[in-house]
Amino acid sequence: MIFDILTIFPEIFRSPLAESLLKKALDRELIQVRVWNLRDFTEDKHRTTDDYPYGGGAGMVMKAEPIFRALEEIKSKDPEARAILLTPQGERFHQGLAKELSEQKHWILVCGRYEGLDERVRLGVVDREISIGDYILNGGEIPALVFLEVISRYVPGFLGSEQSVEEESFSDGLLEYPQYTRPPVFRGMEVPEVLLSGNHAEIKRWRRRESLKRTYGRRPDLLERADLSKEDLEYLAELKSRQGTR
Ligand code: JA5
Repeated sequence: MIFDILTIFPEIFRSPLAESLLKKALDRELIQVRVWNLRDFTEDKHRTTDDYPYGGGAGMVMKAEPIFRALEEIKSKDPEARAILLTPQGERFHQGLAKELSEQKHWILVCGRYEGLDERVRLGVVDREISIGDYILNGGEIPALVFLEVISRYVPGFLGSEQSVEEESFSDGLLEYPQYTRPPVFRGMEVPEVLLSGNHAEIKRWRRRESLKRTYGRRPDLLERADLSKEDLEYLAELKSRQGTR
């Protein structure tokens, strides 16, 4: 998997790529990341990447030319590469979309700054627009890192030998169950007895029920798309009937 990142702040990407699983994946060449400084695609003395908005108004707009030149250079070497613009106006990113987009081998991530970029970038050279959530950020760099990390987890070998993204929280559409480690009593708070019992069938059932309880309590919207068994539905019915009685 190849990621080309276009930004005016390449340094933002150093430490996230130099630690933990992303570093390992880079070392093992499971992923390749190239961070491009958009200033290197300018031609004027001051290496200008932004300018005043036509029509007036506050702030600056990113110029089309440097982004076009960068994208054309990358796409000319790999015509299969696709460009994503990280923008609050994009399609909302979620695990299902990530899985779908992980089938593409080469992504170019365009990071905006300032008040946004010249509309002709969007119209001319961007293939998709993605939002990681409804909040205001200073630019697209952190969303690009989120995209890169979420997508990289689908690369075979990224998570280690046998583990798969599907085994992890969220893939069955539910929130995770509570986890505990030693000691068995911490500041008066006990580890649930079932987890110390050694009864693996009971532990599995307890965890499933805790996941269902948590999802029902915190993110009932997730239950609509979750993969639920007859037993799950019976337990949820029980939770609903108990509402307010406990
Ligand atoms: C801000 C110039 O989905 C959250 C996002 C916020 C934000 C994104 S994506 N891009 C920018 C940006 O600001 O380019």
